[in-house]
Amino acid sequence: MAEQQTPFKSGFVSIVGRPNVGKSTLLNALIGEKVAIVSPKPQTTRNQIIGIHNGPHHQVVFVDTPGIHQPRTRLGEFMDKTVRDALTAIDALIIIADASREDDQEEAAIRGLDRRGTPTFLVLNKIDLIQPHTLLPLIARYAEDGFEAILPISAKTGDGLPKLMDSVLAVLQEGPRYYPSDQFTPQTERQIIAELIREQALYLLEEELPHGIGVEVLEMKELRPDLTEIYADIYCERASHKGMVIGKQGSMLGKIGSRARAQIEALLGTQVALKLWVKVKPGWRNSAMDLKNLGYVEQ
Ligand SMILES: Nc1nc2c(ncn2[C@@H]2O[C@H](COP(=O)(O)OP(=O)(O)OP(=O)(O)O)[C@@H](O)[C@H]2O)c(=O)[nH]1
Ligand SMILES: [Mg+2]
Repeated sequence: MAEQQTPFKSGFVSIVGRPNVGKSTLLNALIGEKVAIVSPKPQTTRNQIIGIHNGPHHQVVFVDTPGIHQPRTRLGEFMDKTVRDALTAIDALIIIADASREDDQEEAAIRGLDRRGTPTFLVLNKIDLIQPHTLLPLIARYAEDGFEAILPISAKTGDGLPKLMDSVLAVLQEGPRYYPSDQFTPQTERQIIAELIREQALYLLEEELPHGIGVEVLEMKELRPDLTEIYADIYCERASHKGMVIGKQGSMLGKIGSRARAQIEALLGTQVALKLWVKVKPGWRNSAMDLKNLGYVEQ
């Protein structure tokens, strides 16, 4: 009987912050599943990624976003708009700062966000990398900014996450279940697979090159119940980049493929034959048509 009296709480909670602060790592840690790709390179996340936290009396829909930066391409503008959209029609907001690094633009980016009166938590991430006493001045700097709470966490070790989750639940209101209770993301298998391939490109390729990489899954065929064949194109912006993505005698493409395959096999629960093809698409980051084909369109 007690169960019927407990109100069901739900809400949308966006996660925003500068590039590389650990937004996607936090999303995955909160959901307990790999929903978003993560990499040491800034601007890993390009579109809104939803992760759903289901409990007997709640459903929290977390929305991961691209890092706040100055857009220089049409893709960058799409990413910027994704962040702004994630500030509307939400029930709570998590702003993340990286407590372990100096970022001149971080404070301005945090203060520049239009919070629209949404209950907002400031989360200071990566505390596993710092001496505890360095937190105090950081907390003091934001003390007057009207945050619901300022919470130190480590998305990597999980430190502080139960408290963050409790704090978010405390500000959510009674509401409906937006998604089925067994679903942890509305992303399609194809979207997740394209991201897992791009994630390996981000890890393995140098410097600026990964920013010009796009991945499109063209076809998925179930050859046998225990074997899936997947065809995907990797786009890059220049012929010289194509050579680097393929590598000497295909060594780089082989590495990207085998590392992505291991993750895709874990996702699908079958063996995977992954067929990757590298294509040059000059300036795709500024082409409305190419952006649409790669799924960088408004939902
Ligand atoms: N030591 C440590 N590293 C972390 C922590 N959280 C994230 N990282 C690392 O920080 C890097 C960036 O993490 P992401 O989760 O991709 O960051 P993001 O904010 O989503 O980045 P963008 O999508 O590029 O904006 C990765 O190398 C993570 O492993 C943390 O709590 N501690
Ligand atoms: Mg991210």
